[in-house]
Formats: sequence, structure tokens, C-alpha cells
Amino acid sequence: MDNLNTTEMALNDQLSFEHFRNEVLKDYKVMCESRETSLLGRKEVLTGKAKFGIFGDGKEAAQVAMAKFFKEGDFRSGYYRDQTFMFASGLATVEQFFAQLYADPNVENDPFSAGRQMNAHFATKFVDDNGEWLPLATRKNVSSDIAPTAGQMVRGLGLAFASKIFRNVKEANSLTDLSNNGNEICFCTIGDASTSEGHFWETMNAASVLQVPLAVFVWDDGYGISVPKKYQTTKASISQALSGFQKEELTNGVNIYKLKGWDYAGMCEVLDEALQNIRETHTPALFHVEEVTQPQGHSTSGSHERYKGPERLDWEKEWDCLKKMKEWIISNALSDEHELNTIEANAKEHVKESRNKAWEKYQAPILEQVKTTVAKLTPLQNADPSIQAIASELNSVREPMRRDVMKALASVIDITNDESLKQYYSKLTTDNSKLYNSHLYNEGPKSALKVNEIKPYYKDDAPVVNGFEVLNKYFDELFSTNGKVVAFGEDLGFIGDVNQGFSGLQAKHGEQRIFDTGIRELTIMGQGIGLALRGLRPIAEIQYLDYLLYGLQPLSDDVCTTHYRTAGQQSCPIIVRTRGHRLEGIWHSGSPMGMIINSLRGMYVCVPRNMVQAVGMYNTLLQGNDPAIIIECLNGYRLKEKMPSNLIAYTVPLGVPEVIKEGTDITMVTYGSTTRIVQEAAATLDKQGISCEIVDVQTLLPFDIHHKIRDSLQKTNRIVFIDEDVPGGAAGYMFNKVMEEQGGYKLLDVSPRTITGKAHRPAYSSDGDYFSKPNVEDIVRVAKEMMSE
Ligand SMILES: Cc1ncc(C[n+]2csc(CCOP(=O)(O)OP(=O)(O)O)c2C)c(N)n1
Repeated sequence: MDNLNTTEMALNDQLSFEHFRNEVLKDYKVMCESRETSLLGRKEVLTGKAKFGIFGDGKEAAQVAMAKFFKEGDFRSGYYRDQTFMFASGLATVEQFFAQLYADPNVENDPFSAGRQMNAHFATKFVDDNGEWLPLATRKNVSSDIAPTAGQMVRGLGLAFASKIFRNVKEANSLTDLSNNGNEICFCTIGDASTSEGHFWETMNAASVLQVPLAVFVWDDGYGISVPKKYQTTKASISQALSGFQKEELTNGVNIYKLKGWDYAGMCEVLDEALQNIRETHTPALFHVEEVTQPQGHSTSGSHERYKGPERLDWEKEWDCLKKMKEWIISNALSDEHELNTIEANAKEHVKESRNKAWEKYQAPILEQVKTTVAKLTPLQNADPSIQAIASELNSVREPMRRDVMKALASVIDITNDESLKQYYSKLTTDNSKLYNSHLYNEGPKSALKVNEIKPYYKDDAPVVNGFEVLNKYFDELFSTNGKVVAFGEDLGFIGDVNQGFSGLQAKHGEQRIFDTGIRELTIMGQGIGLALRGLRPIAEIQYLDYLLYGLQPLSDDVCTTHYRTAGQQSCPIIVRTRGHRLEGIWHSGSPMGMIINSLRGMYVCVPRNMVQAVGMYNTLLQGNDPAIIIECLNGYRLKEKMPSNLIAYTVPLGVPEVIKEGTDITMVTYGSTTRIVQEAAATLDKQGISCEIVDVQTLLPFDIHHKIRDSLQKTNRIVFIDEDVPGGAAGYMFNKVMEEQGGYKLLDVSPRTITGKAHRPAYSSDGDYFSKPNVEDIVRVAKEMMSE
């Protein structure tokens, strides 16, 4: 400064004033465009062009302020109110917003979800078309939104936690494409009412204990749909309720800030310093943004006049953040009424144009299909008088959808059986299937199903060891060779898990890579999700399968839908490790496999019978991008197994059952711990002249993709499905797969059976187990019945 003369200083002041003024006006423009988007979006729903709308009106000032500090490398884990933030960050256009509102399935038009998600559920691309991670450290990143309120919290924790790993683990720190020394922040947004969810509290506690760069913004507009916050939150204030979390000198904790949702300048000032502090110190923060309005109410599903009194409605008008922003700009002489009016008018025009473009693009391929269909129907009109009516009805639909075309085609095919129509119908079916049914799992080179099988190899003098020792040696080799892997869970770090799979490995590989967590299954899953989304390979442990229920929601709602709901643009290759099936008592013997396979479509479900097999599954999964759960056998850790010498290399192909005993009379299909019961029963039956073939399915999702069980059934013509789940659980699922999908019913000589656990939870101790789960004698009896039927 010393060298500058007065004129230069004045010029500099003028320049920085101009810069500031431009920034403010740019933000005002984004706010106006966002508000117009909300207003017009609602109309699109009310006039029937879109089915449902939810908008960010009232949150504009807070979100342009927040976006100012969202940098390359940062992440957002938010919810459906954040359109202004997306516009201000340059991650969404108004046109794209409308494309999603219309459910345009073209990913070029709706780049967030290819029409699969309701509007305002945003995402950016994390992986390329080959499943390779994009350089997220140089991009602004948005993890795909989900609708279950507060579901974003646990993911947000994990995304922030990943920065800690990138900063502290040298193997991860070198992955500079994925992180810049862990300097990123995860911006997490949530509505005030959703802070009532356990997810919120568990996340805040975990973030506070872990000290991760998580910035939580609570948009407090006073209501959760219609329910006011006095029924939601202690003292009707989330910042007050959380005050015990406040970080103090030499403690962990969270920094808590209160902001006003209409006070643009005030918010910018606080956020500037607070966010820099998070970046540098990894101390999480909560921004309680109060006095936020919701001018159009919760969504298009109802009107807020039903639950807000006239006083509140008047207050919302008076304290609308756009109004306040305009007043502030004028009172600070940054602009005048005329210029701001012009910005508002231009915003209106821009939004209308964007809406029109989005609609035209959405309709164009459908109109083309209508045209083609009508042209194909015209020459067939003589065949039946109703065909003309079908064609003209299709032609007259003002806003046609793909289903209108399919329905018209199907009706005419029913009448005419016309070959060319059938071909066209079949082509459209394939096209539509790509649009709506693809990407449940990875389909490209990173599909776990494309991993080649490598068999375990044993030296002649291979030692026979306990099952847990196989895992222990494997994990040691894995952590020595794969710098992206981290493992964590309750008691997993210091003592090396309750069954010693990780025994001694924390000391060797470091407590940043192998570590204990609090007892909080939900956020353990969240940590795994965040790490996986950011390109690491987490093994997140649920101590016992029975406690998976606590962590099931994020797996079912978030992990299983990630790849699908982003049309392949994000992958979440978390491996959930747990142990289950028979051991002792009601909560340490569960085998709720039906619950798992039905709630976890989108994950692979591996059910190894021993630890050698489990290792092969870990190896397979680590080569792909698909999420999975591996359920080790609780009673398998002390089972004697031969130690393979290619531990880090061999793979178990997913969806390929293994015939572990050949036989000719009955096919017994099973998995996991029950396999040993079945083996014992088969040995008894052998002695009685009944030859059983035992098929271990190895994975329930996917299930027997080459129909090997059918091959077995072809030989035996008798089949029984045996597991420890409740009646009609996973045994029922296997039954259905083999009978219906594989056409197994055609090969039966006697009626097929299932042998399962009882409907109640397993009782404690050996007798409890015997009378609650399938036992050898049950299986022998059923097999004999089948032979004499
Ligand atoms: C787990 C779950 N329960 C209920 C709902 C239905 N729901 C959607 S939004 C909402 C209210 C959320 O209010 P708040 O968190 O204050 O956010 P706002 O919509 O006001 O921004 C409810 C109950 C849901 N989506 N997810």
C-alpha cells in the first residue's frame, strides 16, 4: 500500500467496490431467477404438465451466501430445498430444473437423475462411463439427494469424514485427484423439522466426536409441512437444544452459529470466517438459519393457508428475503429501483424461456414416437374400425407420454397381431427399459459380475488354521497392497473385532485405517457411504447381523439406489461386513435374509459358509464398483480351514452356486451356517441309501445366474431349500427363483419343500437353537418323506 499514490488507492477502492457491487447484483439475479422458477414450476404442476413440485422459495438469500464459499473439491449432501444453491454454484440451470420437473429421462436434459427422481433432487457426476472416478478434487460435487428426511445427514458425515482420511492417511493423501489434502468441506442442508430425526442427532454426535469438516445448515422456516417446531424441537430451537455440543477450548464439539435467513450481508460475513475455520481445523459447525420463509408452502400437494395463521403469513411477506435483499441493496446505494426491476423482469423472461426449452426437449422424442405410431396405424385402419379411434385418440393427446404410445400400440397389436407393429413395440420396450430400468448395478467394466474367477490355491503343506486366521492374514495382505481400503466398526480397531479378524492389524496399518467407532450403526453406514462415494474402499462393520436393522435405512434408501437414481453417474462401493446365523439367543442368532434381500436390491448379498469363501468374495467385490454385504458365519471363526497361498488373488464369482457334494436323489439348496447342518444330514442319509446333492448358493443377490440348480434338479427331480430364516423368507425366495425363473417345476417328481427356522426369534442355548432352527433330524425326516412320496 505504501507505494500507491492517492489516485491509485481511490481507483483500487473503486474497483473493489465495483467487484462487490457486481457480486451482489449477480446474487440478486440468481435469487430472482430461482424465485421465478419456484413460481412457474408450481404452475406447471397445477396445470398438469408435471406431477409434483417442491421448491426453494424463501431460502434464496441463505443459499447464494452459502454458495459463495462452496469450492472445487467440496461436497454437498442436502435435500430438496437447495435449487438456489445449485444455480448459484453453476451446477444446475433453470432449464435442467424444469427437465427434471417433467421427468425427462434423457440424462443430457436432466443431468441429476435422468428423470428418475422428483424435482429438486440434485447430483453431479462422480464416475465416468467406465466407472472410473472423475477428479473430484477439482470439481464441485453434489451427492445425489434422497427424499427420506435427514437421510442426507449420515451420508454427509461420511463425505466429511473422507476428508479426514485423505488428510491423515498417507496412502490416501497421495490420491490428489480425489482430495486436496482433505481441505474439503461437506455442506449438509436440512429442514428444521427433520432435525427431530435420530439421524440428525447421531450424525451431530459422531461429527463432534470425530472432528470432521461438516457444515450443517438448518433452514428454519418454522414448520415440517404443517407441524410447527414447538412440536418438533426442544425449546423450539435446534441451536439451543444443541448448545451442549458447543466446542470449547481443548474439547471436541461443534461450533454453533445463528443466522437470519433474510440477512444476506450478515450471513456472508459469518460464513466467510466460519467456513475457513472448518476447512483448516476440521471442526464441524452448525448454522441455524432462522427467520426463513416458505412463500408457496411446503409443496404442490397443499396450501399453507391451511395451517399458517394470518399473522405468520403477513410476517412471511414482510420478511421475504428477496424483499429484504432489495431494500438492503438500495439503502447501501449499490443499485437503484430501476436496475433491480430490470433484473427481475429479465429473470422472469429467462425462466420462461428455459421452461419452454425444457418442455420442447422433453416432448420432442415422444412426439416423434406418436408420429411414427400414427403413421404405422393408418394403413391398418381397414382391419378394424376401432383402430382409427385409437390412432386419433393418441394423436389428440395434448401432452403425450411414452406410455400413451405403448398403450395404443398394445391395443392395436391385440387386434391385428401385425408383425411390423410388434417389432416397433419391442424396440420401444427395449428403449424404455434402458431409460427406466437400467443401472441398478454397474453394467460396464466395473460390474462385480465381470470379475474373472481365480480359484484358491493350496500348497501341499498348507497349514490348517481357524477360520478367523484366514481372514486375519487376508486383511493384513489386503491393507499392505490396497491403499484405498479402510475398515472400521464397533471393537474393530484396538482389539481387532470381536472375532479377531483384524487382530493386531491396527498396530501394523495404523489407527487411521483400521479403527473403532461408537455404537451407532446408522452413522457407521454413513461413514462407509461417504468414503465409497469419494473413491475409497471402505469395509464398514456391523458387529452382529441382528443389528443391521439399525443401519438398514441408509443402505436401502441411499446405497441401493445411488447408481440407479443417478443413471450410473455415481457409485457407492461400500462393503458391509457382518456376522450372523446361528449362535446364541434372540439377538445373536438372527438370519433375517428375506428382509435383507428384499430391502437391499441394488447391493450384492454374499453368504459364505466359511472364511476361505468369504475372502474370495472380498476380492471379487473390491474389483468392482457395486456395494455389497458379506455375512460371515458366526460359528465359522473357529472352524478349521486350509490356508490358501494366493489369498489376495483368488475370487469367488457372484451368482454362481457351488455343488459341494454330488448326489442323485435329492437336491438340497442352502448357504451359510446351515450348510454344515445339511452336510451332516446328507451323511446320515447316505448311510440310509439316499444320495443328496448339496448346492451352496454362495450369494443370494445375485442368485444362480447360470441356472446351475436347475441342472442339479434335472438329475434328482427332487428339491428342498433349507435355511435359518423365517418361513417364506430367503428359502421362499430361492424356491421362487428356481421354480418360476428357472422353470424347475417341470422337472419335479415330488412336491418341492422348504425347511426353515421358526417364525419366532431363536431361543437361547443349544436346545433353543435346536428347536428354533432347522436341525439334522428335521432334514433327514423331510428327505425320507420325499423319497417315499
Ligand atoms: C423419513 C421421512 N418421513 C416423512 C417424510 C415426509 N416429509 C417430507 S418433507 C417433510 C417435512 C420436512 O420439514 P423440514 O425438515 O422442516 O423441511 P422443509 O420441507 O420445511 O424445508 C415430511 C414430513 C419424508 N420425506 N421422510
